[in-house]
Amino acid sequence: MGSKDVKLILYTNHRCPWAHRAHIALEELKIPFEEVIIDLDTPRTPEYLKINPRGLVPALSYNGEIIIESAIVVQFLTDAYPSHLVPTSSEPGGALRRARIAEFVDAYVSKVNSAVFGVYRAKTDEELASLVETAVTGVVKEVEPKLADANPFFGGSDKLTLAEVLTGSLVLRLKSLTKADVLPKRLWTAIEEKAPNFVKWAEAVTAHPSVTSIYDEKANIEGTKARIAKLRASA
Ligand SMILES: N[C@@H](CCC(=O)N[C@@H](CS)C(=O)NCC(=O)O)C(=O)O
Repeated sequence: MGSKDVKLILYTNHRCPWAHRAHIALEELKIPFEEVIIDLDTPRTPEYLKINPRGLVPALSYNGEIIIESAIVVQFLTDAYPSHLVPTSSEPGGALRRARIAEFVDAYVSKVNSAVFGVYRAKTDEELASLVETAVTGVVKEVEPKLADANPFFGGSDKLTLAEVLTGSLVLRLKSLTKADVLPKRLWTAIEEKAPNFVKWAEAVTAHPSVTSIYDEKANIEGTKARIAKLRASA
């Protein structure tokens, strides 16, 4: 596993936060790969549906073996190429560290990110306010305590970890889209007031070159504005 003569192809689209997870892993692991950009604005081709019958990005080809779902793609890469990102489960303390990382990612994705992404679809001001409140509460109650020892990364690490590989693309969008007021600015200011560990960690994550490398902020802001307008028009 993980040898240099393996051929990796990543089917991706740079505006997708889930595909972005795979890019962060590949950057950090310094693995050469071929990139195939999938157009998400048109129906998927029959060729791509053979690769991923769900029609979603990302998908990874590892010597022709197809792996789908961003969390599974990233887990596979970190297992195939052992690194500083996460210990193996047989290393001393490895199983516990893996469990702590999985809990952190679960907390961020299920308690914060789901509310943040829900904001795009909010139909009323009340619904929007309630989603903002849910996201802020999720950060304060679920995520902030898990970052008490971040240095600057998860669990006292001075290097990026699997925790940041799986959340960095989401935190980057949270920061960049609240700054641009595409997501409500008060979402970020409330977090700033209440969650200092999170803010410090988020600064380090969103400044890291492996996290920022494929992110086109301007295109993402414009694309998200257009997506929100479309969602609201069809509501
Ligand atoms: N759970 C999937 C989600 C992937 C996903 O939603 N990808 C979106 C782009 S961000 C996609 O391919 N959408 C295509 C479509 O819905 O037509 C994962 O984590 O890989």
